[in-house]
Amino acid sequence: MVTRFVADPAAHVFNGRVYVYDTDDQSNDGTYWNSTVWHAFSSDNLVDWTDEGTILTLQAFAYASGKWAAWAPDVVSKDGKYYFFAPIDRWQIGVAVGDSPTGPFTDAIGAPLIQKDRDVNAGDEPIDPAVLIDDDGQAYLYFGTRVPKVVKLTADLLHLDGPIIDMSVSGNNYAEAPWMGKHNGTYYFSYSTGWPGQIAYGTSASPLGPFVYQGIVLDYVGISTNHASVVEDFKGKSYLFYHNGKLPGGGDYRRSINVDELHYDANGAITQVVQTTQGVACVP
Ligand code: FUB
Repeated sequence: MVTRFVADPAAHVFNGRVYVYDTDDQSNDGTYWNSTVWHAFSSDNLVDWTDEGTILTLQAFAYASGKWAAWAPDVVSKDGKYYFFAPIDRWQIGVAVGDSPTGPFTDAIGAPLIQKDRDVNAGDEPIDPAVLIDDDGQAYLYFGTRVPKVVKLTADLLHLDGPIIDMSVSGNNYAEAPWMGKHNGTYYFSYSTGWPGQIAYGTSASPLGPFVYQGIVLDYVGISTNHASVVEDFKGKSYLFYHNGKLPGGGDYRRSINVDELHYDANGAITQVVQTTQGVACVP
């Protein structure tokens, strides 16, 4: 889709344009996911992409140890502001705020929103934040490795509003990369199943679950990680954004992103996505 090594796409439509927030594999050393910056691309037709460059760095968070890298982020919009949820150090999650989809973002609270040693039930590795703002305005933060976690956020999106809960997904094959979507009033929770992993999903009538395992959204992608996000509606169609190692020179630590259409059948089941190399045709 784009010719830069980026991974962990968190895709959203803001103001009619698709923004994809990524881990920047181009600036890691090629032996680990040790980039210290987050990158973004945007498009209004899913074919022509604008490289928005580095939009946030670990240095924006004074409490970051500097020992670990900038991994899978997420960004949501509320009341004209944009909130960047950033995994920091593999043991904390920060939040930065900006006035545009590409920032500039500044640390919003000067402290971690989630911290492993501070917050009860934050889990062993609070990474991979993903936020859903539901139709009633309630925001939920999903994150975690091996055990999917969810916590409600306050209306300003800057604080936890209740306990961190373990989410139940039947089949118990959650590994990482949570993503929450909503389709025809049903909540769709997708995630990676391992290292390597497939993208699987479950459904529920509640954003807190329990989720009933439904199947595979995306098969293995040929590298050690799998990470995907869903755009439910862009100009009338749904899309799955994911990463693989298919860009020349690609691999476990040099990932690149792609987008393919996502289809639901008449019963609301997701049809497993057929991976392409070229992505989707231009969306006018
Ligand atoms: O990019 C680093 C890590 O790889 C992410 O946090 C995981 O989801 C996996 O994709």
